[in-house]
Amino acid sequence: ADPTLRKWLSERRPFGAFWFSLGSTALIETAVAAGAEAIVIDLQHGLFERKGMEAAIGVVPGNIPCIVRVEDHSAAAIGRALDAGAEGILIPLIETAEQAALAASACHYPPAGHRSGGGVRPLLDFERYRDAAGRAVTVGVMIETARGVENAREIAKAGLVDFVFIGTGDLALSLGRGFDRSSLEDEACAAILAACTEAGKPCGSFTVSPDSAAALIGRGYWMTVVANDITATRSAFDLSLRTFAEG
Ligand code: 3PY
Ligand code: MG
Repeated sequence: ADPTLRKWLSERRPFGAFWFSLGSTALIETAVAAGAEAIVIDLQHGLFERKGMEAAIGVVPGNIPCIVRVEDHSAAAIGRALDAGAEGILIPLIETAEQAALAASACHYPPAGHRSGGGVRPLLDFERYRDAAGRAVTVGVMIETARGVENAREIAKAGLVDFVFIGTGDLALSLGRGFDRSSLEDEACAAILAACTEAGKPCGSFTVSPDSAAALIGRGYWMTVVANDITATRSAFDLSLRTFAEG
């Protein structure tokens, strides 16, 4: 059987991930118990350190895609997340096809790419792991700057790139609109989605509410985010206080 994320990719089955920034393994276990479809662990802005990331990946069952948003597009950052057991890699701030192809190549062992062999989990049974990783590892590059939008068609076509994911917050910042994600239907996002369609690759987009996530799926996006730990806990706290105050 295909690994779950690869299967969803080839079937273009859309999904909504839970996104984690707070660095808590217990919170990820809680989301899994709640029935999360897929987990994103954010190392770029999130609070996870290396051992914390290893522990967090360890609590995600094998049938639930575990995607790590790495710190940057370096082979070192990508290799650390893959060695910990990530199935999907999300690479931030990609602006050119060359960057995309090089970063995607760092996700695969030779001869397909230039990932370095090593790490604790891979070396427990390397031949088996290498074979499994070759079939499972799924690479998403994030377009989230004006320059990335200009190059979206070439980025989407880059070799070994499986999907594109829009960082709506940074994209809004880059376009001079503050950190306003509400411009999801604007030309920049439509251009990225069209570039993906032309390249035959699915497109994802970041959002922070289940309503807007569902709307994105309705507009043809493949991957989105139904909840993140910061906004979900914040709104639960706000609701508790309001309910208590209203008696
Ligand atoms: C963005 O919106 O810029 C992201 O990177 C998602 O967190
Ligand atoms: Mg971003």
